[in-house]
Amino acid sequence: MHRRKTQFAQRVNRYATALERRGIRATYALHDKLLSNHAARRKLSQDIPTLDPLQQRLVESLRTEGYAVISFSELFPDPTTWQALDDESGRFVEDSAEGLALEQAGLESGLRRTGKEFVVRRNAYGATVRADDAWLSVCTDRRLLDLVNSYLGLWSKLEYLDMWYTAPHGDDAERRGSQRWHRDYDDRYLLKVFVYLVDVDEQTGPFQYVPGSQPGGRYDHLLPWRPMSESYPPDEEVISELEAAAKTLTGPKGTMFLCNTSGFHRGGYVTQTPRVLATATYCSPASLASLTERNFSLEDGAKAFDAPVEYALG
Ligand SMILES: O=C(O)CCC(=O)C(=O)O
Repeated sequence: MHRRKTQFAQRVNRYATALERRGIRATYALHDKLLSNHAARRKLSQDIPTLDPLQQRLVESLRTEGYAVISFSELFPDPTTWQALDDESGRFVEDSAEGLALEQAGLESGLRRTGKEFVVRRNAYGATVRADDAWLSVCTDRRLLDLVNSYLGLWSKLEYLDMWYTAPHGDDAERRGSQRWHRDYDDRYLLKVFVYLVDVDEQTGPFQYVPGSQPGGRYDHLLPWRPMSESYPPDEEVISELEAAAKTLTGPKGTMFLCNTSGFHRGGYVTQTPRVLATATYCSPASLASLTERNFSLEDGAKAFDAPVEYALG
């Protein structure tokens, strides 16, 4: 999950926080039912994308299971697309490794870690992204965006764009934050995309997901999603049930998966070699109006985009 607490939220007392939470939920419901999501659904229905069999298969899997796995090159067969992403990853890995070495020597590294201390983020919050950024180009490509919008049933917003480097912490560390089972409370209409930029096995902190825990799925009833709900299940019995049903997404470099993370998931418990991935979040406009905050802005002078892309970035 990515919502950053506002300065206001950090200052208020318990009573005010409960009030704020109620206000946020009301704003979300209003935008979902009447305002921005309504308009975004109409936009999709007026211009329904034609999906090829591969895109259809991914949407179908998202609807039934809440996630879908593919290799990056299946969806983006042009090798230059992968090359550009891999080159950016190489630069990010170099910077991260250098920064971590400085930290180990007790020096200031400038690494970005907002939210999860165990993850180094390329962008974190407040980043300016170049219009020709390789990961932005992938996430705004109509091949991906059309299937995302078809699954979500509306013109979505691209809310988060990043690369993560997670260094190993050994075998005995306690699971923290998103390494524990949780639902993201940011939105019901939520879709995250991940691309592994290194081989990921059991020791590299693979992402895990409970198929069917997405809205409308067979595990929807387990601690059901609601805006700003408590996202970590406290009950050991529930956790065992989740564990028994979970899928572990290991895979070689270039493995790509899409996932509705308002369903139960966890990952990033890295015990041996660093995990590097690219990640992006698409959400509904109602979420951006109430529950989430975009982590990037586009550099000035960005190229002209077509309408659904313009909307996703607006
Ligand atoms: O790092 C992971 O694999 C989990 C990520 C996560 O929980 C999230 O993006 O919501």
